[in-house]
Amino acid sequence: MRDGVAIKVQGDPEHPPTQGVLCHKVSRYTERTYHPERVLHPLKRVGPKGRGQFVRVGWDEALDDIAARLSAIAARNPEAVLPYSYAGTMGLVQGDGMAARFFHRMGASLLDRTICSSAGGDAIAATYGGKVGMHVGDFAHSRLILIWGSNPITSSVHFWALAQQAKRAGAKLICIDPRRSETAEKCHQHIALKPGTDGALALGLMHELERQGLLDADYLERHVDGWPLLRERAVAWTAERTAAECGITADEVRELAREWGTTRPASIRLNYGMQRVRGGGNAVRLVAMLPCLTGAWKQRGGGLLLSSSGWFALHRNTAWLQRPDLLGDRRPRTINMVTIGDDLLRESSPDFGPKIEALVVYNTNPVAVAPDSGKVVQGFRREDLFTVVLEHFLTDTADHADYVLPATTQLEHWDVHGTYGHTWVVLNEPAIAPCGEARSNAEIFRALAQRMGYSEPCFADSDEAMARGAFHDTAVPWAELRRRGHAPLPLPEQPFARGGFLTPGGQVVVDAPGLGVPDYLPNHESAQTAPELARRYPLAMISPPARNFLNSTFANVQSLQAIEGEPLLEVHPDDAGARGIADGALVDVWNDRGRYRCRAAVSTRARPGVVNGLGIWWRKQGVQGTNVNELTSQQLTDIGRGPTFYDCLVEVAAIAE
Ligand SMILES: Nc1nc2c(c(=O)[nH]1)N[C@H]1C(S)=C(S)[C@@H](COP(=O)(O)OP(=O)(O)OC[C@H]3O[C@@H](n4cnc5c(=O)[nH]c(N)nc54)[C@H](O)[C@@H]3O)O[C@H]1N2
Ligand SMILES: Nc1nc2c(c(=O)[nH]1)N[C@H]1C(S)=C(S)[C@@H](COP(=O)(O)OP(=O)(O)OC[C@H]3O[C@@H](n4cnc5c(=O)[nH]c(N)nc54)[C@H](O)[C@@H]3O)O[C@H]1N2
Ligand SMILES: [Mo]
Repeated sequence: MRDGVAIKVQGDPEHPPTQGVLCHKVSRYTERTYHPERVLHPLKRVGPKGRGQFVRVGWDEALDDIAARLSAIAARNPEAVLPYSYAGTMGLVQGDGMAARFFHRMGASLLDRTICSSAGGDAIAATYGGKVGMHVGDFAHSRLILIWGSNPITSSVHFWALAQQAKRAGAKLICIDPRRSETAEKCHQHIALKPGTDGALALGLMHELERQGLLDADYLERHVDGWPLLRERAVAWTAERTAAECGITADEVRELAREWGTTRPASIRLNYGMQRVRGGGNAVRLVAMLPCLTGAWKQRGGGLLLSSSGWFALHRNTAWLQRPDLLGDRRPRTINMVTIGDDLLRESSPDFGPKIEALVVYNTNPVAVAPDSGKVVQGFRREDLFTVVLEHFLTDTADHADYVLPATTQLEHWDVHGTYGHTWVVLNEPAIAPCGEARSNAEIFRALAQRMGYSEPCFADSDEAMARGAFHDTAVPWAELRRRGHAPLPLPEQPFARGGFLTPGGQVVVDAPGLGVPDYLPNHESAQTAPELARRYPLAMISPPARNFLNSTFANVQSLQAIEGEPLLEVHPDDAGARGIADGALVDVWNDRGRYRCRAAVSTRARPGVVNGLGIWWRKQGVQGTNVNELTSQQLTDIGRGPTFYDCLVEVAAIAE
């Protein structure tokens, strides 16, 4: 700080899980906060929807009008109002704290927040009883780490530091990823399977573990319920069949099983990249069995981590933060955020309920990040839809708003956070006064509540009071958060060394209620399930995040944009050669849903038959005003009603410039 201005954002060296290491994009947070294009005043639309033409208005005018419009719709049917939010900030106050209270009080439609992790999250919860796993710090003790569907150099740097520590102590790192990511090239081995075949690989490993006599019979007997049912499935998955399905070699399968079964301690850093396909939930359930089959949990540095968020849920004050009791006996419908494209275009019907008449968007940029954006854009362009967007910038989504309300950044507001993999609660104190006329999300919903006559005392809670109450003080003392900025959750060491999973019976569950025994499910869009489609669109496309962006956040920060260059599609030299595509050529990528133009990077980062469209650029930064989500589909995952961004067939052709 200097004279009330933030000059640098850096990590705290005394924060145990990160030790002061900050990822590159967030180190540019001041550049983003003081960006010349930041929205600093309320804006009201004057041009056609989507054009981004606005005039400045005062807060009172904007809030009075918004409250009146929402009140009128809610008086007819509150479910015609849909709140839509996700990852901008996932803080407990500025995420779904005051906003949740507000929409619960209204009786608005509920939102199924599925766009990221629900397939894997629900799958791991069905297996272990919660979104829990080994403690991230213990990876430093591993002798073998499988980095599975995860690119930690990009998306989880604090875990990568621990993997490096393990590597220096002699551990082997194996990356399982269709793309030769930044991480894959730094591991000892890279297994480049086809997208969506992880479930088959897990079954093949089970087959080999048994065949090679590497199961831990004692751990299985005591702590796993239903292994014989799964064993019956695995019998059919010989190394040869597995290899053919995954597009790898049988030796890779056999050798991976041998190493997994003989190295101690052995761990898996599973991440969400592998569950964005039709069978993503089943695949997570299958992979989650691997450390149970070999008793890997018994050693410190052994086990699996997909998510630590279940540990936070044990100590969070969610009912107080979000006040679902304000619904009374109303049971509003739930809209899945993944299918917002279709749902905005639906009329009222007995099945669907009322047509969506108002959309209040905060912490998310759905026009850029939701699948099948052709439909999403069509929905957002509806002249009879009233849209309010709380934002820092005129994103693709804000361009479609009737009102854009300027929100504070994390430098300007109070919050408290769970985390992406570790188990320390983190405090977010404001460092600077709000820029321009920006207000925090919570402050905006508080002001709207007042105008709509919501007089319950909870609408008077300050942002700081909400941060203070977010966790039970006995577990996460506020005084410690204020003093140090962070506080560890009180958790057992090596939680599952002697079983004690969070399931009702304390055992790992194979045959889960309502889900059955997990199995491999090929992609929605694959030669097995859609042969005619696969003939027309022979390439599978995945679209993981670019290293210097956070989903679509930071895509407009110049220093980061300069590093990423422009939207790219990585194409393997064989696929490029067959289509006459030169490195750097402009290409069209298309399928039945849409068409997207960008530049080709001919590179062995792509495996044959798979193209990588790194994201998530804003649509308006694209050559023709589209991005990769023009191509992705609204089909859902097997478990968790999640998106299938990486289950997407396309064709690519060079175009004349
Ligand atoms: N093709 C493809 N699509 C994907 C993915 C993919 O891998 N491929 N990834 C998916 C995943 S994992 C996710 S999580 C989603 C994420 O998608 P989103 O939830 O939309 O996340 P962002 O794109 O980061 O956009 C967040 C927006 O919130 C704003 N924001 C940040 N902080 C605040 C705040 O305090 N207040 C307000 N009002 N606004 C704020 C930012 O300016 C930004 O515009 O995208 C999904 N979409
Ligand atoms: N820099 C940066 N960091 C981020 C984000 C960001 O956008 N940028 N986003 C944040 C968010 S919201 C999330 S959810 C996480 C996402 O981070 P991760 O959970 O790590 O997920 P992704 O980055 O989508 O994918 C990880 C890897 O999975 C690979 N993959 C794709 N399909 C498959 C498959 O079928 N099988 C296997 N085995 N691998 C596959 C991709 O090629 C990619 O290298 O990162 C968070 N961190
Ligand atoms: Mo995410």
